[in-house]
Amino acid sequence: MSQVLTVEARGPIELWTLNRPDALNAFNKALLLAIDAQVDRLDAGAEVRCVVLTGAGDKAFSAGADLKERKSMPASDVPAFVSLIGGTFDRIARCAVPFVAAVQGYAFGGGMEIALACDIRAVGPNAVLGLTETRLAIVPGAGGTQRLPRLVGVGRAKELILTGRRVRADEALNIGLAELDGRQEGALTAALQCAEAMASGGPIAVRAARDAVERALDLPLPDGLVYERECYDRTLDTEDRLEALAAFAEKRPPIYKGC
Ligand code: CO8
Repeated sequence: MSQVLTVEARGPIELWTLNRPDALNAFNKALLLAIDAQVDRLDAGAEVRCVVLTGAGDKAFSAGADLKERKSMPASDVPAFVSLIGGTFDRIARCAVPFVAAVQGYAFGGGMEIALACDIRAVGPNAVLGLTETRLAIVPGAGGTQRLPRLVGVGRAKELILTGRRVRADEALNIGLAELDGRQEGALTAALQCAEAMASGGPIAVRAARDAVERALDLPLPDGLVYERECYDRTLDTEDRLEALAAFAEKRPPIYKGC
């Protein structure tokens, strides 16, 4: 049986591919548990600087929760499944390592919600994204109602969620649902370029800066500025900070070790 999630190391970056192309990379339990296991590995300190998440095939990034598995699921198992999918996506959002989603083709329901849980989203020419859940008589239950308004604003999020309307790459870029334009070179190329740029920065600084930005939404500005200082201080005693200064003086690229 092929692996439902493939993981490929590309130097300091990992490429994770949702690998159920016959089901348009829909999330069944096995796929969610496979993602959890990989997040466990990263959180345990694996030396990875960025993960690019994509889907196998050109047709879909992911068509969301596996509706066939869901149909045969006893009602008593549904709450646990909803907790699993939401929990898995939330673990990506809180993972020690930043994630970039490379969205090609369809990203519907949970497929869009996992992209929302990533730090940055790239869209390819055929990307179509939608929180389609209300059309299936359910609520976007894997973070969509909370993360979409934070990206595109409350009014636009309500319009998209309450209608289930699908958005193509151009509009996703225009409304701030996607940040990286892969309409020419493809979502994966755009995502990998971004990941490489992130991986070439100071690893402790990249993580600390990400943490500081994440907190911006939860804290009043004065408290946020205090937290930013805490994040800055994490870089003070690092060898990488000294390496940056030495490399600048010696007119050469820095070699960061993440310490
Ligand atoms: N689950 C399982 N299998 C799927 C899914 C899915 N979500 N989507 C597509 N497939 C399968 C199809 O059944 C088909 O397989 P088969 O040939 O064996 O029948 C194969 O993938 C190809 O799909 P189609 O033939 O349908 O391809 P089309 O090009 O005609 O259509 C679409 C593609 C438009 C993507 C269409 O398949 C579709 O609408 N899929 C459903 C998309 C959707 O609404 N997803 C949201 C699901 S709900 C969700 O994600 C909620 C998550 C958060 C809440 C947590 C609670 C569960």
